[in-house]
Amino acid sequence: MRMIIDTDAGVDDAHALMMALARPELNILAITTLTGNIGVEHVNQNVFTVLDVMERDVPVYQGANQPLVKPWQWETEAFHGTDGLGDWPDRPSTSRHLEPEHGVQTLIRLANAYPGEITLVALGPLTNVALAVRLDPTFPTKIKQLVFMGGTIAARGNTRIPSAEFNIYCDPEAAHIVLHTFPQSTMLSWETTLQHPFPLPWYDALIAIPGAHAAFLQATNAKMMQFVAGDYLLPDPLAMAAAIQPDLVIESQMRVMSVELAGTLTRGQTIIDYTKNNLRKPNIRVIQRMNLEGVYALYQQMLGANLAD
Ligand SMILES: [Ca+2]
Repeated sequence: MRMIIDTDAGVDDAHALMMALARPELNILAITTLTGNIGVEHVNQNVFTVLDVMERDVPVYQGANQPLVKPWQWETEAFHGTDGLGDWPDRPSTSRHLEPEHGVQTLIRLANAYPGEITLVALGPLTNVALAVRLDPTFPTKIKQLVFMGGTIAARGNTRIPSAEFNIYCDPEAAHIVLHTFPQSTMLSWETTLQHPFPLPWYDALIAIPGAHAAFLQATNAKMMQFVAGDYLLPDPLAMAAAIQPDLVIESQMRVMSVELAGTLTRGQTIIDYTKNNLRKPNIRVIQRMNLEGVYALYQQMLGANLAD
């Protein structure tokens, strides 16, 4: 499987990247970065650090440093830390460098090089994807599948707009472009995230696995765990798991989805049309339920667990 990962890393992005980088059968063509959880310069460094930890080489291309319209504000320091990677005190330095090409140009170039072959996994705001669509309107038809983490299916959000999820809240116009140009994409929502945490004993077993990968998971996630009710939430990792092992999706529904761009209380909320009034074809496969044990097995693999024990 050929894959491009678009990320605003981000602690949960880092863990999703680890999951993909641990799979030898995946051909990860590029990682493109953008501003979201933290400014893109930090995102670049965080991706480099994950590549160092996983001892993998994948070219990294910087994308958008701002949403399309809304000025970006740094709002996730309490969860992701001042470095976007949980303020890991013993973080090693990296010698990696960005590729010279802009990340949006990379998306278009690779889509043209491998039309119909690329799985695009978007783990941040959809700014880069939307810009690729505007630069090349045929871009959506050249992507095999777009899987993104973002949005709400029942108006339960996690931002200053109570009904909006962070990635869509960050750049609603970008989400609008994607929802109106991609014939179909797969969505891992905030509500589905809340319904699929790893229970704390599972998490404790993971971070007890010997080696650098589990130590990295624990170090980067420590700050995040202070803010949740003990369970380990998996927004970006669930989206990644659905992309790399589609049979982990147990239940999904095809829906017509739009995003609110103007509401004073609801800007950035994604809305499913359940009526029969809408003539649009369903544009979203909404993931409802996943095989959590299967996702756990992917974590065990990425942390190097000796499963023969
Ligand atoms: Ca993210």
